[in-house]
Amino acid sequence: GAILLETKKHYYITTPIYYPSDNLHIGHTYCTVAADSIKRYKELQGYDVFFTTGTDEHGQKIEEKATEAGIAPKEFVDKINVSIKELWKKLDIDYDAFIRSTDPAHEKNVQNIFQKLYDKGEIYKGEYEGYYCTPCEAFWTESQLGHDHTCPDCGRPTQLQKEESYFFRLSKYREKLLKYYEDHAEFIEPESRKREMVNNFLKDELQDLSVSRSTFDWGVKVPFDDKHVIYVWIDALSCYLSAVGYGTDEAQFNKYWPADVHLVGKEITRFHTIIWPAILMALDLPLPKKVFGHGWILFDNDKMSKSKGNVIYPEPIIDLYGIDALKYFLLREFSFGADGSFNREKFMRRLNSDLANDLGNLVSRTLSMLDKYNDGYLPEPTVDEAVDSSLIELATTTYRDVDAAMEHFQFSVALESIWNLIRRSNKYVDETTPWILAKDDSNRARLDTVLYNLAESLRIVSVLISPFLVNTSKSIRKALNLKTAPTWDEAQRWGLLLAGEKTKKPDVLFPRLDVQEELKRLEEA
Ligand code: ME8
Repeated sequence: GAILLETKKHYYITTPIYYPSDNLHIGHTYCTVAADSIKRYKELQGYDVFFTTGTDEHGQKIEEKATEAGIAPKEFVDKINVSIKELWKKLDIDYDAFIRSTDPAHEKNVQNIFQKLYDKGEIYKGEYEGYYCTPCEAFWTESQLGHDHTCPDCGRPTQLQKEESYFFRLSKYREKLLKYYEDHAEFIEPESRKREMVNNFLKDELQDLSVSRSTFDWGVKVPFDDKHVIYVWIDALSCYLSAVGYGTDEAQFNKYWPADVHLVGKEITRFHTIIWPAILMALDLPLPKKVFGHGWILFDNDKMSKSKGNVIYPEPIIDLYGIDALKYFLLREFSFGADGSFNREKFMRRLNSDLANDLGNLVSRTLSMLDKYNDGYLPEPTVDEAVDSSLIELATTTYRDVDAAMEHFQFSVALESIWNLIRRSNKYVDETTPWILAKDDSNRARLDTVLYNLAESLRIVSVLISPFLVNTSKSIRKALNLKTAPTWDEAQRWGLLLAGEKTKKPDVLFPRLDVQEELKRLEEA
């Protein structure tokens, strides 16, 4: 019999494994939406993609939160898990694995990994020295302390204490990591984060890393010493392995590992570019191809925090304006590598200018004119004029700009180049004045060509936006009576729509908003 060879290229992408200590907010949403868009983008290009997200459920913080709530830690994380999964469902996040660090198969992996590292001499027993805050039951390093050696959390005095702990020989890996960065120029992105790692963290000797604790209980036990639980990072990072089948499904694991990219916030880039590669080297496993440290979303230039009461949650925004509006704003407004400030007014203005005026208007004009001048049927293009070629040229080459931007996860630049095409198409309407052509029957053939070209341009837009604005892309394709899912190849070719197909104007995609009124509505929501 014939052997089917697998020809699809694989791609593995992850978000951080979030703490289920509170409901997730716009910052977590940002990273997850970005990952989801990358997944869909790669699939559009024909990749077989695996996308992992999940929750990092062990540790002292969660244990304390559960105690405050008067329930067991597992019960606590189970509850928050439900709300996290609901959020991802609401946002149509297309993940393949949702890993919880409390999954039994993962806990077993963590123990095996710990054992393996211990057997190889990569982990040893030692003494952890730190400044202990008794009321907070927390250890701090000297550099974390407030003035006069006070606790950075509560401000009370701390005591220097020693605690037995297991250590990972991170110090061994400094040279190897620097060499790896040098040989793999694209391992850390953006470039500024790489410089930060090299100049701040790898400049001097690395300290061995404490990887166990005996002061709290809520964690995976060290397999050969049940006084200790394995401290968060080995547990959390190895979720990326468990999620694709490490220890459970070898074939799947070999298919997708190493990860093509870990998307992480800038504050945990160090764990992913220093500790994680060192652990993987110690385990003789291949390293991820890229770690992208994205920026933070601030609120009015301030860090979001519960105590300041300035945390933005995605649900009310989705309920009022839909998921595509929120996704568009997140991906277009901020430069992925840099910090940016969330502001409701900026959100409204983007919606009005880019979604209602530019895209909404193009869709509505094009389909209205098809309806008005040709009963909704797609006409045959027969009369080319010079003005057409600049539209066609831009429409059939925009995919290159999108791809160049997406190569480095510059969502904002990718979307800007698509909007460039959308605005060019709107300008084409003004240049060709179909309403004037329609007044004189001798212009019929030219009018048909103009209408066809606008529909074609919209078709290409529907392909290019499909990884980002899934619903909007579907609406446009439905309006054009396209029955197939978009493909990357389709974005590079002109003239694919068939004359004679019946189109139908969709409901308003993005209504124009009264900014002041909506600001009130959103603030109250
Ligand atoms: O750090 N702006 O989990 P976490 C942008 N469990 N992104 C933000 C953000 C903001 N204001 N706030 C959070 C952990 N994020 C560990 C990770 S991974 C093996 C373990 C996003 O719940 C950003 O991606 O604190 C950040 O890195 C992540 O959420 C932190 O989530």
